[in-house]
Amino acid sequence: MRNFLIVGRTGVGKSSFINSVVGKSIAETSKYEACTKLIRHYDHISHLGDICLIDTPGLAEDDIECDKKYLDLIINSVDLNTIDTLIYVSRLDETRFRPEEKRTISLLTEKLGAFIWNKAWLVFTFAASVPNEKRDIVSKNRKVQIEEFVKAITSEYNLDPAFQGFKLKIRVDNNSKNWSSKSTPITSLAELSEK
Ligand SMILES: Nc1nc2c(ncn2[C@@H]2O[C@H](COP(=O)(O)OP(=O)(O)O)[C@@H](O)[C@H]2O)c(=O)[nH]1
Ligand SMILES: [Mg+2]
Repeated sequence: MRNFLIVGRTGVGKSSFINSVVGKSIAETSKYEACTKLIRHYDHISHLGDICLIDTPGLAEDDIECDKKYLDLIINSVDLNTIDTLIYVSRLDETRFRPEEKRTISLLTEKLGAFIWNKAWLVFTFAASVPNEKRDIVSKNRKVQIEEFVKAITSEYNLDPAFQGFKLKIRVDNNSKNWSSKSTPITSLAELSEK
C-alpha cells in the first residue's frame, strides 16, 4: 500500500484531484464552501497495487488558528512515517504567489516537519484556465517560486539532505477534458505509483 497525503489551500482542487485519479466521484467537492472538514482516506486499487489517497481540510480558509487546528488533526490521525508521498496541490492560474500560500507552506513545514518536502510532488490544477501559449512559462515560474520558498523555509530547519525540488510535477485540470494536446490524463494513479 502506498500512502499519499494530499494538502493545499482550500478550493485548489484536492478532493477533485482524488476523483480524477480514481475516475469517479468519491471525494466531496464544493464551489462555495470548504467541505473537507475531516481527514478522509480513500483506498484505490490501481494497476500497480493498492494506494491510499488521504484528503485533508483545506488550509488558509479562515485564520491561522483554524489552520493549526486542521494540521493538528492531520498529525493526530495520520502516522506521517507511513506517508510515501506528500502531494502539494496549487492552482496554476494563480497570478501571483500569495501570502496565504506562503503561510500555508510555512505552517505545513512547522507542523508536519521539514522532512516531508523531501517526499513531495507538486500538482498544479486549473491548467485549462491558463492559455495554451502561456502554460509552459507560467508552470515554470510558479514551480520556481514555490520551490524557492520551500528551500528557504526548510533551510531554517537544517533539513538533511536539503530540499532539492519536487520529485514529480504534474499539471491537471480536474474539470475539463482534452484541455491541451500535451495534457497528462490523470485517470489512474498507476502511472504515478511507478515513480
Ligand atoms: N476549472 C477547474 N475547476 C476545478 C479544478 N479542480 C477543482 N475545481 C473546482 O474548484 C472547486 C473546489 O474544488 P475542491 O476539489 O472541492 O477543492 P479542495 O477544497 O481543495 O478540496 C470545485 O467547484 C471544483 O469543481 C480544475 O482543475 N479546474
Ligand atoms: Mg476538499
